[in-house]
Amino acid sequence: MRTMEQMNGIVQKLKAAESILLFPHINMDGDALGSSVALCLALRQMGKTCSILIEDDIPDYLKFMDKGYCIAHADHIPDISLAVDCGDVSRIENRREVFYAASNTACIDHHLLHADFAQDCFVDPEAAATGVLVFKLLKELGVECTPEIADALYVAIMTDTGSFRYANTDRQVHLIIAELYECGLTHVPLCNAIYDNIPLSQIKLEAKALENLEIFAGNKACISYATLEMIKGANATPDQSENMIDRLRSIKDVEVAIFLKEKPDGNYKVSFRAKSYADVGSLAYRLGGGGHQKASGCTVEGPLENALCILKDAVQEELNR
Ligand SMILES: [Mn+2]
Repeated sequence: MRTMEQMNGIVQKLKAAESILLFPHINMDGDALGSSVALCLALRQMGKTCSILIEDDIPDYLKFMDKGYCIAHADHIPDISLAVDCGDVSRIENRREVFYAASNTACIDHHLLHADFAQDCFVDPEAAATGVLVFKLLKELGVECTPEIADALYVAIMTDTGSFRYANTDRQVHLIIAELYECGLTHVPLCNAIYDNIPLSQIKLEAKALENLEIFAGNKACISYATLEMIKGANATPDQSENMIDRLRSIKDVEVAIFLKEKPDGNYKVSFRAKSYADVGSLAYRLGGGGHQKASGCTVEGPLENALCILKDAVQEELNR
């Protein structure tokens, strides 16, 4: 059991450390932030100095989770730098220097194509979310699972499993959630904050993106996008297009959904989702990105027409495999 050894290695180091900095990946999602918050609370409970170092804004729908745990600048070099839900060092790019300044580096992650960029990595690509691994780690650390920790882990696991609908949802996930209820989990306010709290500007941006929707590959794939102009026109922020990909994935007969978001440099951040048989993880990898079999991403060069062309060809090819 290699993952058990990996976990024990990190447990020993965390127990011995006095200060730990947590590094969730850029473009934080519910798993990266939820797992980090749970770890932060647990390590503080153990009497450690711990904060979450971030390099970009917390997306609006997750802001309620940060009760003073996140910092934008490190005020000291920690004993341990711990990357969270992060498969590659490029996802902590602007914090790299601080990360490697610590005498110990570690990571906890569940990405399929994980690059070992730290001394101690606890990685299990079978885990539905990093939150699942954090749950196990906290048990080993012997911390008390408080209602706040339970809420944070719930957000991590719920968001990465698409509210317990994706293929990564399994018996273990539900058993963990059952235990979180015993810790005092209250899920309704969390679901309301995350799913029923959408700004009107976001809905307007989604309407614009749906107008550009294109179905191809014999109805098996669909593609849409948000340009900076569209985002501005809807009075929205770039992160407000983040949920579009799930909307596209929900279309009848569609196996692969693709969504592009223009970046300030004119290139495009691309998200992929697959429903049942396609492997968008290796597809993204071939395009220089990464992720999981059913959820992945990459960056493609603009202009838009060029990006759309490359992606449609790549998806067509993947579907023909
Ligand atoms: Mn994750």
